[in-house]
Amino acid sequence: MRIAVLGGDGYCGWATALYLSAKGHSVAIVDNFVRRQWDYELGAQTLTPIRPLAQRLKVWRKVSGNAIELFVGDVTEYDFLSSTIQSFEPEAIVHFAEQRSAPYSMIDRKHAVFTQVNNVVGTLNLLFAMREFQPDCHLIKLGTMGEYGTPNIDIEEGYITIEHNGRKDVLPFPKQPGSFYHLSKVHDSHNIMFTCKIWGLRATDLNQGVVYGTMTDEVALDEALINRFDYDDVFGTVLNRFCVQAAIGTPLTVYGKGGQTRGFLDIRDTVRCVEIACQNPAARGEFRVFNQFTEQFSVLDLARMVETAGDKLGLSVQVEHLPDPRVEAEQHYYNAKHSKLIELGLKPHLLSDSLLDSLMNIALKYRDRIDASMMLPQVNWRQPRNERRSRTAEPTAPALEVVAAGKNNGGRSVARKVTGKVRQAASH
Ligand code: NAD
Ligand code: USQ
Repeated sequence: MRIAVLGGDGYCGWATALYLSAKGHSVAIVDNFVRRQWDYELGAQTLTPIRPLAQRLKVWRKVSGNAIELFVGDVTEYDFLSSTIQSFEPEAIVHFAEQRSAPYSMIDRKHAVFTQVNNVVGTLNLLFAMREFQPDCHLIKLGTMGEYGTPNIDIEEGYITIEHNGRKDVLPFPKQPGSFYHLSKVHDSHNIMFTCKIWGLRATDLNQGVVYGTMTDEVALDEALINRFDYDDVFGTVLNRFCVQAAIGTPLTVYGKGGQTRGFLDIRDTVRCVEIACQNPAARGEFRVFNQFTEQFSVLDLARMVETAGDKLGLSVQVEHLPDPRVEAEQHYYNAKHSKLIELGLKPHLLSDSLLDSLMNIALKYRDRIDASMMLPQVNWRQPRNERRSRTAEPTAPALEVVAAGKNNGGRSVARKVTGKVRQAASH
């Protein structure tokens, strides 16, 4: 299958592109490298030393024999995106190319506007490009469990049957997102659902939980293929952060009471879920929603698990409760359904002691790269303006010019020059 992975230089996207390529699909990555710029903006870096994408792709070709095509540009630029779709002619598009950090979207007005423009406009462009040039293509869009918030009822997979004043209907599950980022995902879902209805597009919204881990079979083949592992206060997610904190002996930063409960999954399951969605496309006109996580934990559950795993490695792990910088329920009911991907064949990798050990061993291996000043949260949801590195200069980024050359899996010769402008983060 010809599969375009938008955001293929990022955390989920890189692992997915390699996995799909290893399975024999013809894969193209579309990315503008803006994620790497956000690290520069925040003064942060991934725990793991990731290589430039061109180098990663060269090594992948060497170890696997498979070429992955590369299109460098910004999905919010319609000419770039539509010409990419016309040129690659994907049968499935996996869309990861968004600003995905809730704290980043809450820094100030500029970052909120940037997040929503980047995400909503990128997805809208994609819908128009699909309608115009590839209407039968299956869109696999990364949404988030955070679209639902934490209602005091069970969370269904996308839709709920409601009886009201004697009448009954199946309606989208109510959305109560908790950040401008999570709101952008809700806006995307509405736009996708609408275009499935009016144009007959086919789409699967993967409402993914928090992803942890960094190793997949393909990434493990060569150190130059290593994936990113974010631990800073803006892009680092909770379990990855706790493992890094344990490795350097700083207290685990539990926000508030720690009763915040979320769905979680191993990155090895992320890639498999995407494959399952590709293999089982939505019907024309169908907007399908899968809840993509395998287990639910509270923040305090995770802290206790890291504490226990740390003890075994001889680390002294402290747990600290900080005032919650976010506006969120610190103790609440949470029961989200997640059976559709299992029914289609997902065999989850559950969070076990051994995985936590290996996560902590990665943190220990790269301990010299850890910046301890990245642990305390600096973005407060209650403030409309936070000083989280928001005063950095904002030069206009130069246009990038990249030549992608090689042969893809199907033997089709690819020698393509792709240009695209990389927009500066938060330049709106
Ligand atoms: P990431 O930031 O590591 O990767 C996103 C990639 O998209 C980056 O390489 C970035 O350069 C690219 N990108 C962003 N905007 C772009 C644009 N306008 N044009 C071209 N490329 C652009 O993020 P991730 O953790 O891999 O997340 C991927 C997707 O999965 C996101 O949509 C996110 O909301 C969703 N998701 C992630 C998690 C998680 O725990 N990481 C959980 C649930 C959902
Ligand atoms: N938390 C802590 N301490 C920390 C970091 C986080 O207690 O040091 C808490 C947060 O307050 C929150 C929970 O842990 O209650 C999860 O936070 P997170 O930063 O791990 O994840 P979140 O902001 O929810 O976002 C991540 C991804 C996002 C994705 C989302 C899935 O960055 O792209 O959409 O997970 S979900 O949570 O299901 O919405």
